[in-house]
This record gives sequence, structure tokens and C-alpha cells, in this order.
Amino acid sequence: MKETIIPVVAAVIRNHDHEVLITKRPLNTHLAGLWEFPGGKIEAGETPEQALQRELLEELGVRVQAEKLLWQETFTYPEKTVHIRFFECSLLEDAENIKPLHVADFKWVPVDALSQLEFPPADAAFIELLTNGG
Ligand code: DGT
Repeated sequence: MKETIIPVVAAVIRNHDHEVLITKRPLNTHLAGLWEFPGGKIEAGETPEQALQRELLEELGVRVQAEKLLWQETFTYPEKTVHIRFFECSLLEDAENIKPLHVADFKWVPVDALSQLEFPPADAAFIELLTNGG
């Protein structure tokens, strides 16, 4: 059987205090309760940039602009394989407009604190890169 690779995008959004925006996955989802970078699956016919705009509107109610691809990798879980692309994004509106619409929670954290939080295993290499100044 040919395995499908699920394309995923995730946003790295920073504030003026050099903190990064992270969200908590809702219950009843794959990897429920873990922290992650906001984003989700790219739907058929979408570019990664369009998927990021749609997902951030759905999850947090804000408009973003994808600026730069920072890292990408393919990761296999026991149940599926994802190809995840992390994009540096800018927030096109005030941070006060962020609302936890389809996430369990969100917060801004210093980059150095990321390694102390529980993220999906697919994020480990990218978090190491960010922590080391990437
Ligand atoms: P749905 O409810 O199936 O339409 O889900 P979407 O499109 O919101 O996508 P989601 O977030 O459930 O799927 C993303 C997949 O990528 C999921 O298996 C978890 C994995 N993943 C690993 N690291 C990250 C991350 O940092 N951010 C996001 N958004 N997903 C990640």
C-alpha cells in the first residue's frame, strides 16, 4: 500500500519581546494537549501561504503573512507521515486580537523556554534550531 504524506504548515510568529506564539492542541485530536506552532494541513489546491492564512484565521482569528520558509521535514508517526513546513510569519494586526477559537490555549514564550514544553516529536529538530539562534 502506498503511504500518503500529509502536508502541514506551521507559523513562527514573534513579538517585540522576542517571544514566539504557541498554541495548545484541542482534546480529541492527534497529539491532543501538546503545544505546537499554530497551523494545520494544507488542503487540495492551496499554497502553503494560503493554508497558513486560513488556519490562523480559523484557530486564532487573525490575519498573517508568510515571510520565509525556515525549516521543513518529513516525520513518520506510528499512525501517519506528515511533511511539515515551518514559516516565519508576520501578524498583520494587533496581538490583542488573538482569540483561542479552535485551540485549547495560546501563549507567548521566550525561545529558550520552548525546549521545556511538550511539543510533537516532529518539532524537536526545529526547536533545537530555533533555540540555537536559527
Ligand atoms: P483537521 O482537524 O484534521 O482539519 O486538522 P488541521 O488541518 O487543523 O491539522 P492538524 O493540526 O490536526 O494536523 C497537523 C498534523 O501535523 C498533526 O498530525 C500534528 C502534526 N504537527 C506536528 N507538529 C506540528 C506543529 O508544530 N504545528 C501543527 N499545526 N501541526 C503539527
